Amino acid sequence: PEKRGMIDTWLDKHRSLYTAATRHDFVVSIRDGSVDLSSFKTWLGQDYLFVRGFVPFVANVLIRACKESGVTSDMEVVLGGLASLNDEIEWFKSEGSKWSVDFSTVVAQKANQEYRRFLEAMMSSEVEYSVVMTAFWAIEAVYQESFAHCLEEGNKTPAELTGACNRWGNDGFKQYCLSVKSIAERCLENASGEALAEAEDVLVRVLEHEVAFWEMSRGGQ
Ligand code: HMH
Repeated sequence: PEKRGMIDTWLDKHRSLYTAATRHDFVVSIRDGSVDLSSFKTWLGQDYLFVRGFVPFVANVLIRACKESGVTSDMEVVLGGLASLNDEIEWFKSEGSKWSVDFSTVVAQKANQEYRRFLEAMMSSEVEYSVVMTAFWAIEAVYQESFAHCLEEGNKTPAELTGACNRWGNDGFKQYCLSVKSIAERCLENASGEALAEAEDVLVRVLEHEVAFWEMSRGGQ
């Protein structure tokens, strides 16, 4: 078992926001089977665009893991994440045809644009490795926790949505998130007070962006 670090301390402090991000109505509606399929399609199109913007962010994390970490395994963990994004883009394309969502006509909504702008800001060399790793962990962990919930015992998740839930809710993805979390925790142990404050702020902002992202599935702009 992992020892308690800064991230768990911050999650306790911001518990209601973390729950809002990982137990959003949209996710709960997938789990209880009441999900509106037009909401799912909206999410699918928006998330495809998000993932296209997430790739350069993860590539930037990879470069930092190579240059700044001093620990060789960091690179391997992030490279694994980048490799699974390759599969993920293919998966999105096949889901797009399955649900007749034409990604070439999907327009990024405001919450999506704002989240992607945040990712771009995280790619600045001014942002410390520990801060970037905290953001990276939070982005992945919200999806892992959300979709794992849809697969927990007693779920009524519609069969045609279990593919999506398995993508982020599977045990391999959970282990990967734990690896990213350990990297972030190790970096935070040696971070300055200033970097710690920034990392906590970035964690909160990721959670807020995730809540706003789920909100888009309700429809409308
Ligand atoms: C909005 N957050 C959003 N989309 C994703 N695909 C991920 C996180 C991946 O973890």
